[in-house]
Amino acid sequence: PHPTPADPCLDPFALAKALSGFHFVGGGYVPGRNGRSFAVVNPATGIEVARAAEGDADDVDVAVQAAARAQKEWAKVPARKRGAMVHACAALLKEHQEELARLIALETGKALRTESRVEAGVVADVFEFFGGLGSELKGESVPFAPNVLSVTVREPLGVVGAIIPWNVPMLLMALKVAPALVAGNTVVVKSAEEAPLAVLRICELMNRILPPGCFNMLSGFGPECGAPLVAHPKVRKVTFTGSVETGKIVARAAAEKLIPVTLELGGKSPMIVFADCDFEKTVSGALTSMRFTRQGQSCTAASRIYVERPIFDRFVAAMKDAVNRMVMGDPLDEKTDIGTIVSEGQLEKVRGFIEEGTGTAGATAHVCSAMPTDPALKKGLFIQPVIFTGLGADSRLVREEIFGPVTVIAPFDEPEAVLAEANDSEYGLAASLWTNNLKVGLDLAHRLEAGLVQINQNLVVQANLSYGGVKSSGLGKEASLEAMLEHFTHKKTIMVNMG
Ligand code: TXE
Repeated sequence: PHPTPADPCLDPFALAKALSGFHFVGGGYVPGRNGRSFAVVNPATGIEVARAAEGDADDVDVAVQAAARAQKEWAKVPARKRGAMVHACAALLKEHQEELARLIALETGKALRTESRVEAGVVADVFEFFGGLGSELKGESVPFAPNVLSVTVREPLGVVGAIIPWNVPMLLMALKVAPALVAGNTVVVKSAEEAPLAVLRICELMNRILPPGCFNMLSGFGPECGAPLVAHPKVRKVTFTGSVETGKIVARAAAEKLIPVTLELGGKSPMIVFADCDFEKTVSGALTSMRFTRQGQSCTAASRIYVERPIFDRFVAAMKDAVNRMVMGDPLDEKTDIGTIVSEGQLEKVRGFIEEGTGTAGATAHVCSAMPTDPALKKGLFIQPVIFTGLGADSRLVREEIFGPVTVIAPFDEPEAVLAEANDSEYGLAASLWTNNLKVGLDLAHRLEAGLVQINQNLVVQANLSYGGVKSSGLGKEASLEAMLEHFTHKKTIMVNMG
């Protein structure tokens, strides 16, 4: 059944209800086989807006079998045609951008104007970019012997299992699904338990263009639904975004089957600000990169900001001022800059860090912005952004990923010292440098241990630029042609002896 009350449907509450209880398997919405479901809650009010089907190993098996059947036919479709179909999905996603933005705002609490609409737009871009790459799935002719023709060809891996988190579910799904499909694989996605709806809606849109079974999605919990997906014998590749801890579990399970795995894990991204920077631009860059508008729930969030001592006080004051001007409120309200935290569990985690920081001797917690006053939001998972100063390098707030609206600002005197501090981390996802001295900037950019270093800007995912971390931040890359070729195909060598 087509579960949308209207198309596009701009009432996210009606759409959430209509999507209740379904997975998407074999080209249509199907109820969970065990009949169990769990609540999807609007984090701005605490009110249940939908039920999500609670997938288990049975559902996984049905979905993977459907994907495996579809893959045999999909791989025969010429690569450029596959690309053209993925490209056509982009146009449909653009038509539904507002619908998807409202739905994702409802389930994640991300403000519609500052975050959700942006995510819904970028998703279409990702499909558009990868859709254009069909003809790049080509091999080489390799000299071997005079009468032997030896060539390489790129072949799909088979069924891809994709496990996604809740912070930017549509974008992270797109970065996995679009290249996997263009490369001739089919996909089973396991959505995040906190945000299953918008990605579920996308399935039906894509299914209007793609053959049934190419793209399947299950909702459910990690151990009950994610783990059997990784373990399923017909899943030949796993791509995962989430925590370091779960990433290691997924990698171990993939290793048991000797299948490739791509991991996009957390971060503790340093931002290094020199006194000669363009001050206003840098403050605005810090706001963007800290992602206060997403309550800091971003893996690349600039959660450690090192500022050269002469401008330290001025920088902290400017940051406080800017965050204080941000409006916290109903994510669906156009006036809102900052929405809610995604779930109670995440809120508790963030509060724990804030309490620890506040109780640390010598530290100052600068609490910014104001809690919403609307009584309808009194049960909402709102939290005021906090800027900490005076914390030492060994504080847990400086070392661990908080994934909340909390950043730590510390002064520095010497480039070498700040480089050592920035690199003294388990993580290595992103970093940024703010200076007009490009000699210093480029030197440090080369020596920072991170997958992505930006100088004087902080824009993150671009579909055509390789993205991914080093150290505990991940394994392998997403986005870019290279990621599609390396992570979603294998290179077969074919030799013909014509002697
Ligand atoms: O992550 P999990 P959670 C970080 C962030 C956050 C913390 C915990 O610091 O506070 O992780 O978030 C599925 N086998 N990031 O608990 O557990 C799970 O159902 C297979 C950073 O949400 O990693 C969900 O779909 N799958 C990150 C997905 O894994 C399993 C974004 C992510 O959940 C599984 C999110 C299992 N055994 C959180 N257990 C980033 N890199 O941006 C769970 N899952």
